[in-house]
Amino acid sequence: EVAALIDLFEAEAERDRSDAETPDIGIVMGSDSDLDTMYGAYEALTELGFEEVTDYDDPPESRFTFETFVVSAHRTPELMYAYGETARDRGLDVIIAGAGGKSADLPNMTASIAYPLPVVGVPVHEKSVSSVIGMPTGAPIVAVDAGKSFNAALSAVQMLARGHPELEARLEAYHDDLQDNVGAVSKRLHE
Ligand code: RP5
Repeated sequence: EVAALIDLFEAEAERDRSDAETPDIGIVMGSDSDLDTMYGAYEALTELGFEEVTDYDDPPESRFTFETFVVSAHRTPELMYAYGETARDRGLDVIIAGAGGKSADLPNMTASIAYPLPVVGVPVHEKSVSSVIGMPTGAPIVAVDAGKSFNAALSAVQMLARGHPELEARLEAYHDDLQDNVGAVSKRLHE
């Protein structure tokens, strides 16, 4: 299974495809036990109109897409390396990487391997924060607070949005909705 995924990443990196046909954002996580926490990223991206790529020969209709993989820094280091190394050639613009436990190394290692592609790290647990953000000078990572995968996805879309005005408009509409909701709650309190 791991070898098949490495073959897939390498084959996709070789393919000559337009930006519209390749996934824009990659979500990776260290274990399937991270899925519940990382689900927030899926929710945010789908709310902003992204669709998930599941069949690389038949990409979804939506212009903006993402992909999701479990990639363990410790159990499948070769897979982590292949994912990070082929990410740019496969057309990805940003990676969201989540890991938990005390050795949450997938985000920081992916950031180093995929550099200069930006990586938004998600510490799955409070105790994972320092291993996600503790990078040496010259090896950057962007990160959110523990468990905040929804915000990680918003940050990833912000990174894409300067080059895509329609994404900027979707982010603005999302923010307007948040403001309306806050306003509505305050109004109810004073009724
Ligand atoms: C980390 O270890 C994973 O990201 C996960 O949060 C944690 C525990 O993994 P499992 O033992 O549940 O697979 O690498």
